[in-house]
Amino acid sequence: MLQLYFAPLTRAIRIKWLLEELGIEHEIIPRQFDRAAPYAGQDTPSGRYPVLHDGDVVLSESGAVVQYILETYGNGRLQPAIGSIERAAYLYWFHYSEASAAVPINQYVGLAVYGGEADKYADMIERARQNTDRILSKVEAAIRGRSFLAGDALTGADIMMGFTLWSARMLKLLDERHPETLRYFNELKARPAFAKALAEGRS
Ligand SMILES: N[C@@H](CCC(=O)N[C@@H](CS)C(=O)NCC(=O)O)C(=O)O
Repeated sequence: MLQLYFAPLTRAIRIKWLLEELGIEHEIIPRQFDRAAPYAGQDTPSGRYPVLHDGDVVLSESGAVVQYILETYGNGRLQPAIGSIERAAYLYWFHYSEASAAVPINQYVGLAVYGGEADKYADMIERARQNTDRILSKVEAAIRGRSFLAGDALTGADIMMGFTLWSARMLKLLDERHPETLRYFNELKARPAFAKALAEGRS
């Protein structure tokens, strides 16, 4: 059975959400995020979250794990077909979530939440906030009048971006200034599979 190293509030949420959407049986290996651990020093095979175990496969990087699960167990679900018109938007947003959108959010977390010297880095924190704003404006334009980022149904790209927006919302970086993004995020959050992933390990 698939096993997922899971700590609440981490990118492991993406994987739990995906497994729930697909109805794939899995075992959670519960962990708590250790704020004091050194870089990549979490109690998992890679030192980070998420990590998936599937037989001889041990895989980290949430995007790689999402893609692996979809390719291995998805039977074509939650991704537009290769060669379809929606595929380009799917690839774009799937990778944008970590390669672009997460960058200023990670900077903000590192400086304003974990840094411990927020006053000293006020300029950099403000720049991270402004850059996150630019990212959210891009999402706002893409999602206006739509329910999903690629095509008319949920895909892995929404799951990748959904977590990114969740972290922005948690940090109060996403608010009513981006009403369509907020609407989209709230619709995603109302999905039972996402709600279950967010609640995992928190009771
Ligand atoms: N790009 C990686 C980021 C992984 C990552 O930074 N995970 C965080 C939790 S959300 C973590 O484990 N941080 C501990 C560390 O990097 O030392 C992914 O998408 O999986």
